[in-house]
Amino acid sequence: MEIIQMRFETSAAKPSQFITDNLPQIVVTGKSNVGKSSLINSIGNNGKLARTSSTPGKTRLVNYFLADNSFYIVDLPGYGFAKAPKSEQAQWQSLMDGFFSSGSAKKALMLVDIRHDPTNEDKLMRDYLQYYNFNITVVATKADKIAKSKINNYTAAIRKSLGFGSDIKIIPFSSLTGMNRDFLVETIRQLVCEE
Ligand SMILES: Nc1nc2c(ncn2[C@@H]2O[C@H](COP(=O)(O)OP(=O)(O)OP(=O)(O)O)[C@@H](O)[C@H]2O)c(=O)[nH]1
Ligand SMILES: [Mg+2]
Repeated sequence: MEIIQMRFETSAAKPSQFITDNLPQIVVTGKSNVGKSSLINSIGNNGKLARTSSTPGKTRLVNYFLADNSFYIVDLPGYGFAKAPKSEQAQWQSLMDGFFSSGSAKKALMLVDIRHDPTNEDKLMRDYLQYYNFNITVVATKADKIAKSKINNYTAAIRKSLGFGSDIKIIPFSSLTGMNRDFLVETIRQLVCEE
């Protein structure tokens, strides 16, 4: 089993708290409840690393995990939580603007739920990532919830909806069953090597 050695490093609530050392950073982004924190726990093989919850909007800070002592996995706060008050949405927006414009991260795992068409907010996130020239890998989460025989159809639909060509990887993944976990770990290590 491939594992990334991870430990929680720090949380940032405002731009002055962002990490700006020279280690590579890979961001994990996606709407609330899509499974970002669960993915981090899965690749670190530690259920207690990142806090997960069935209540959307659990992660409101930028959380940094030091991985293999050589790069950061960055858990970004989820978006698209309809019940969030306007003030909180504005706070998310300004935190993300600050984060992306700081230029410390150049690679992203963009998480979408395999069962659903990407939302307008997912497309906005794609626009953000493309605007800032991120190297994007899509992870289609909760793949345990659909029949194995349907997985290719679902990932093809996601590719089409996001307008991504064959150059962008879409990895069906389940933190529950571990589907493609080793492959995801390998992909992350490759991304780090490309720095
Ligand atoms: N069936 C299934 N459930 C999952 C999977 N990954 C996450 N979940 C569940 O989805 C819910 C949300 O997971 P989180 O990892 O907390 O989601 P998040 O994207 O970090 O959410 P926020 O921090 O609110 O943005 C939890 O109840 C998880 O147990 C998966 O692969 N399969
Ligand atoms: Mg989370």
